[in-house]
Amino acid sequence: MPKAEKPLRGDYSNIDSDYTVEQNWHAYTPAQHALYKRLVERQTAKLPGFACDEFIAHVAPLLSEKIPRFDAANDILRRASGWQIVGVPGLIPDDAFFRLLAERRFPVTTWLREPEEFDYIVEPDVFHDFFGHVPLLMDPVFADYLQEYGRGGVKAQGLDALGYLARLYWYTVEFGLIDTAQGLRAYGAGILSSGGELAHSIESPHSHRLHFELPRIMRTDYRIDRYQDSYFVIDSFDTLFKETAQDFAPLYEQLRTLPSLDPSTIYPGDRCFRPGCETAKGERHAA
Ligand code: HBI
Ligand code: FE
Repeated sequence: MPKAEKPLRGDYSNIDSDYTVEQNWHAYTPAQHALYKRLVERQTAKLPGFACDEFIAHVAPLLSEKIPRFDAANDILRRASGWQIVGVPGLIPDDAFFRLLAERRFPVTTWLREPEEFDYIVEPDVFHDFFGHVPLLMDPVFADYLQEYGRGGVKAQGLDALGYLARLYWYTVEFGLIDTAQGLRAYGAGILSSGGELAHSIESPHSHRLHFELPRIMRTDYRIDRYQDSYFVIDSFDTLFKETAQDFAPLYEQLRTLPSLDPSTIYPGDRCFRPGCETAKGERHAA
């Protein structure tokens, strides 16, 4: 999830040195559990035809009538992929965030949005983080990608290259699409936890869908407060893992000499997918 421009929500007064906090599950009210249940019911009804198969398969055992207990989810996660989720009060500094991912610990915000934020929220709350992110931590290949990403982030700190990695995270883990024989499907948590963006990301003619290309993604800006102008499409989680399990230092040097790209523009060489297209491959955009 993105950096918040305004003061952060959540209680940062009793964080551990790694920014983690207890979930304090008994503090949630019946009204909050009811709101969480409504969010889950609304979102699960929207998944077929838009969410990738891996997400649909892995979200099922994690679904609950109430706000999930992180310790119960950890029993399931540990067996599936060795990942654990840890409570955080909300957005945490990049270095703390990357370190947690590198340790196979995923930060899940402990607070829940207000009822009036039912349809849209900018900062990550427990519904975005748990419903949107946790299911794919059960997928062995994606789980390895995320840890690799965390390790890359720890290295990027020293290379002043966090912006490039933040864009990679944004256009994959948060807003990524995957190409399947049945057409384009969402795997990004920001899409999967959003009432309106799930269908938008696949079908809207007002957004672009471009084939995954690492330098192109790392140069492309993004907006945190609206639906995405561009989505990037991978062929498989294997490809995503292979593309990113490399040393990015030479690529960062090359990118530093190039200007950022505007997310609402299609550039020569971009490989585009038509909205909602059933074809399995994009067409290269004429120069
Ligand atoms: N903190 N809790 C939390 N969740 C995130 O998704 C998150 C974060 N801090 C930084 C961050 N994401 C992004 O800047 C990453 O791209 C690093
Ligand atoms: Fe997120």
